[in-house]
Amino acid sequence: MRRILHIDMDAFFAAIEQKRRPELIGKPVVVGGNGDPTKRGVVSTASYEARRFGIHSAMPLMTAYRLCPDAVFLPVDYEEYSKVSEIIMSTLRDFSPIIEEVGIDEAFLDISEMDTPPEEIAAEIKRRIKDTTGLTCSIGIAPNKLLAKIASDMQKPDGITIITENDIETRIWSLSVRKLWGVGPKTEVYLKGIGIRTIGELASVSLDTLIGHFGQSHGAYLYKASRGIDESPLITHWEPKSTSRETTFQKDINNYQIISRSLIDLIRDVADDLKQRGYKGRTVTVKIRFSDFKTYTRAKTVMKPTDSLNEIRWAAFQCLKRFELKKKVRLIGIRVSGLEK
Ligand code: TTP
Ligand code: MG
Repeated sequence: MRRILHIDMDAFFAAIEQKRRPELIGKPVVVGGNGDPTKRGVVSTASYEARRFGIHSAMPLMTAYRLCPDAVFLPVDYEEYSKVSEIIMSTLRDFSPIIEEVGIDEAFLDISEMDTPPEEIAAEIKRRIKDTTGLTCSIGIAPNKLLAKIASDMQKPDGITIITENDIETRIWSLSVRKLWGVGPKTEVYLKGIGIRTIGELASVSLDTLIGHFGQSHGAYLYKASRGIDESPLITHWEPKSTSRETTFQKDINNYQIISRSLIDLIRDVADDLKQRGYKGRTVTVKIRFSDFKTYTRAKTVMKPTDSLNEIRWAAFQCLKRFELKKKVRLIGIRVSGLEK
């Protein structure tokens, strides 16, 4: 039986602002856009005090202002938030090397190999994060990633929630289907159309019916997910048999020329590194982090292991072509894996 933790910071951007300006503690704080609620822009996050007025992420700043004119509106300061994020991630890495960093304020940790009871580890993680950053987080403990993520959200803020396989019917089935990873607004509306609102209602539908509605792969996923089944491994960034380079742009950019030129520089570095260390690799992965910190990868595997600059460049640009470059890019990276001497 695996033991997975999901750690998610509470009101992350707003909590950081309240931490560095203690006069904001206990006040409604809205972080978003350039901090001017008369201008276009959306709420990135709101303090729990502001959420009481109905303010939430992705809401237009002007709407937030209407709901609570007395709230303190602040611009997004990604530089500061990423610094805090790095401190949190390195604190978590002290607990287990098997870590998947999902976003700027959340991560999965696999503690299956540790003897200490999970709730003790979770409490210690909360103490350490509080010590190093002054911030609180909420932690879910479960046998898999799917349930751990649902659990971390159940007692926010500052909570620890354990979900076991025995809790699925009693504590998971009553929740909205939206709580399942991979069920977004579109799937939610579709499911509502066929009379399904809760995870339990989803679990009452046959596999064949779900495949009929959603296709083989998504249908089978929903069938398992509604039963709390998820075998997906943590995607750790640390991989011994690979070499990688990445660069964060000074300013987020959407200029394809600059993006591809940076990629070429990184490819050159990686190819040099392979040759120097006497390795060849088969899989080329390009990673892009957008201005909203959403991070995606595309990979291409070549026929034979290679250290050739031309071949790696070809594979990397095949990957680059498969990204939708609608949003500005914050970071680009390349990795060659499947290395052999
Ligand atoms: P979340 O973890 O979703 O939200 P949160 O940490 O602010 O609040 P909670 O206590 O409910 O976890 O997102 C983390 C940060 O990501 C959040 O502080 C701001 C940013 N973010 C956006 O910029 N836009 C969004 O739509 C969301 C949901 C988050
Ligand atoms: Mg959070």
